[in-house]
Amino acid sequence: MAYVNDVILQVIKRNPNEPEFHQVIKEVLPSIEPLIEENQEIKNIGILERFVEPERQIIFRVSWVDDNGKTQVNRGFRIQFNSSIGPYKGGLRFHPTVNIGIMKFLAFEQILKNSLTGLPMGGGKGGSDFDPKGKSDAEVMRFCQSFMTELHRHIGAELDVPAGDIGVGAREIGFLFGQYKRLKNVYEGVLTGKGMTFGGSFVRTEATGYGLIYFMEEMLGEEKKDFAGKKVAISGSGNVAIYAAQKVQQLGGRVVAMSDSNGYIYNQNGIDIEEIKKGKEIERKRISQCYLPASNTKYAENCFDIWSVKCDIALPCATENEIDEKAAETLVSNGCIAVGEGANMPCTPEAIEVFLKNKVLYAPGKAANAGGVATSGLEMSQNVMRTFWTFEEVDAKLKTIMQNIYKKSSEAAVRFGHKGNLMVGANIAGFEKIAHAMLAQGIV
Ligand code: NDP
Ligand code: 2IT
Repeated sequence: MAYVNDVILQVIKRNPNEPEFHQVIKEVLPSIEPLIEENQEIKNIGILERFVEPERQIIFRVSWVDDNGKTQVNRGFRIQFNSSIGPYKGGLRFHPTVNIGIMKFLAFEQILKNSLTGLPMGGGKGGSDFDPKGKSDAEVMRFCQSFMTELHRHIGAELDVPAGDIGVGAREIGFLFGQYKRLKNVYEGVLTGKGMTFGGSFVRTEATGYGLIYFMEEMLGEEKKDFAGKKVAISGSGNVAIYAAQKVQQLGGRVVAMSDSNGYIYNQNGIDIEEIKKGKEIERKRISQCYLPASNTKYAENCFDIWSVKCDIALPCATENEIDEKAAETLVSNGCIAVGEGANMPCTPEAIEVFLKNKVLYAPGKAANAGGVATSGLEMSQNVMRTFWTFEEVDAKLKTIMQNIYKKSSEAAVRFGHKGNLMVGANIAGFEKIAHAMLAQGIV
């Protein structure tokens, strides 16, 4: 369709050197074409042109002093991409690879993901090229305080509510919240993923991993399959990976591989998840240091080779583009029946093609990993109501939300002639609500 192609070309021209942003635009826009054909208004009032341009982009200097007294300078970002259905909402990533293109791809994914949750949240993302790895708690605190000293002007409970992502967990959220409160002199739910003593929600820690498995249960269930007895390979060993692994085990599956950016561990008899959880969450160790070699688990360097481990189900939960065409082909030839994206955009377009062509069940990240932000939405509701829901209550709500996202995505795929293609279904179902809201609100 000429309109969609024109917008894609415009994005590439206007945002040079941002390959991840181009990648997400080239995936999403063609898949929502059928919806645009049905509703010419989208073209007439430039919905797509506005949809691909962030409402606001903030870039700032973050200066801080390390433990040796040396001044360090990092770059901070916040992309406020789309607020048509609610205040901007999305995580903060602290990782040396962070740049404007990665921030924009993540914020763009977040618009559609948040829409799919059914909760009133717009799309945003932020972060810094700061690397928390190897830093002392005091250094991380000083960095977070400096980062928030600028960011606090741009966020608020009714305006923009950040949370965690890679490199930002409970410790960082605590430091960021403390500095926001000090600067603004208000106690409000400006961040999610907060500690339980200061406005956090039960299940937020587990939510992305658990939600991914709830979504996968729906997808597998459609084919009368489940996790019982299945061998599952999970990349990463961070927040998403650990709780996906825990839920797989609860459902009778066997986690046969996990990784970090240095390498992966594998054992066809199953990995001791509690050992990994303790080593990673509490002791902040490398994965090579947190398994017991006596248990027959092996370690290998090169994290991307994890996909050569024989498995029935693959759950990429580390980072973008970690499964390429070759890795996808290896998974298929090893008999993998389903792939669920816990990470954002972990499969390259070529890898997705391989899965679809070989009838491997494929759960796209913006639908399958939406449980994290959905539970963030539930945390915001509890903060406003000044109440707490029990673990069981939040978990039940999360499960219902994931079931609804599956239903919405698979129904939209059927409605537009792509039965079984959840990528197309999720893009259409997510975009529909945004398009309606943008239409109703005029050209802004
Ligand atoms: P964490 O920081 O807790 O864990 C990240 C894990 O992925 C670590 O094991 C890390 O290894 C590994 N990793 C990170 N970058 C790379 C890389 N370039 N190559 C190889 N391995 C890498 O982050 P999360 O678990 O929170 O996030 C994981 C993914 O899930 C991301 O794509 C994130 O955007 C997505 N996500 C997160 C949500 C959340 O609520 N936290 C919600 C939805 C999606 P190492 O320690 O060696 O760096
Ligand atoms: O990618 C994601 O959805 C997240 N990092 C969670 C965002 C949030 O606001 O909870």
